[in-house]
Amino acid sequence: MDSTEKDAKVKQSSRRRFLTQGAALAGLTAVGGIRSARGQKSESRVPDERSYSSFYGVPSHFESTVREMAPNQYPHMLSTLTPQQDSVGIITPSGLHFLNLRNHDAPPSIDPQQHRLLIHGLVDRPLIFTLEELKRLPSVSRIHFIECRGNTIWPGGNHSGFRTVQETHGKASCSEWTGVLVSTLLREAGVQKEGTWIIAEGADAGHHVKSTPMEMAMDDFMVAYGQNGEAVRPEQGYPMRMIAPGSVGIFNVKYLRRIKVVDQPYMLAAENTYADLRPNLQGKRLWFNYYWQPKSVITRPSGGQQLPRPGFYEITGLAWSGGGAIRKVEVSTDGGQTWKEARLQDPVHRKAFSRFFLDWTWDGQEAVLQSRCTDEQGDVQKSMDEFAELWGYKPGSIDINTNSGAMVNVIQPWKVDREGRVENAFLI
Ligand SMILES: Nc1nc2c(c(=O)[nH]1)N[C@H]1C(S)=C(S)[C@@H](COP(=O)(O)O)O[C@H]1N2
Ligand SMILES: [Mo]
Repeated sequence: MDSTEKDAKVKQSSRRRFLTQGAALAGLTAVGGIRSARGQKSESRVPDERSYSSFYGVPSHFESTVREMAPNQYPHMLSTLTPQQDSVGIITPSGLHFLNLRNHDAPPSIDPQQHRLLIHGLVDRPLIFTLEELKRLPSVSRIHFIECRGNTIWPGGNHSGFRTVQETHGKASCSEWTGVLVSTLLREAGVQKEGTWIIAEGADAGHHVKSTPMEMAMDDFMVAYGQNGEAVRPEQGYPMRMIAPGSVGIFNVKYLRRIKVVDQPYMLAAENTYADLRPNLQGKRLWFNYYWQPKSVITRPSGGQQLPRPGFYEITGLAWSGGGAIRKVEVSTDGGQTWKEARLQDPVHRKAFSRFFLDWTWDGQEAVLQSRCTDEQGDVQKSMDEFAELWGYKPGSIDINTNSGAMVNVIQPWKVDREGRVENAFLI
């Protein structure tokens, strides 16, 4: 027997010994009283089925990242914020997707057996679907962000409560949505010549509605019943919702129960609160905002975090645009004097979060970190001053309040001080 053979023999016999011992142990536990009906399972390894809670898993109890209430909470609204500072990759876990509910204090509980989706108005064949019927139609799965119009707004010039990236950018999230394209549904119903708009309506107590141009709806809107591989969460519109890729949050009507094809926008009362008043509109309101402009933010390091010591850090963040795919993200570590092109996570999805990275060595001196993105249309994210100029605000002013400013996509600076503390540079 040469040494390899011997080795193999030893391994074999020790394996056999292990197996026999294993069997003996299993026998012992059986005598000791196994409670599980499945027999040969030791309690220490497989918990009792009646008490084991992880048949649907939750994160490790060492993890503490959660949604937070929004600092700009309005009396009639419920909003919670996504903890962007802890995000990795581009998908927001369903349990951390931000929530915006108007006119209601809790997400409604809707029985999918009772729920119906009605498609009517200027159509040849009005249709009505149960969830099960909708699931029989050809489906798509696509990664898209949803962002509330109120994301990154300092209400009434009150800046307190906007320290962290969760507070400044937490009203945006990104999921993989599964459902049926609105174009599929409307072709099935047969839109009449005069049908140029749709009104989408939700089944929640607030009866959220949104008038939407037909071209937008026919382009890539979908009625989604799936979110990140499972049913849409109650907070996000269970059992079905509109997904309006790249557009303002309000187009994404949750608990969707009706699509009415009409010949004009209805300007319904519920839509009015979203008409923007901006300084250079001279008292007139902007009723319709459609798509988000390019926007990005560094999520790490970001406001409220602490760099333990000088040295290497990977700067990372998220970029997105209603204009399509993100083409380029640049990062500055010197307050915007010089910019370096960041690396983008591959593949880049249209109207979805894109993750970017830049290697950085912190020398222990003060630094201001910020990111700027460009989308496939060539549109570039604006600085606060450029944004102010565009909409007629006082230069240098950040008093973008809820009545005047909307769809803020300004470059967000984070200041690192000599102690490694990171703060929202707009607040200093
Ligand atoms: N039915 C219904 N749909 C709704 C709303 C609502 O209050 N009710 N809020 C809208 C707003 S203002 C936003 S920003 C998005 C938020 O979607 P989310 O709560 O899934 O993040 O849903 C939109 N759709
Ligand atoms: Mo919103």
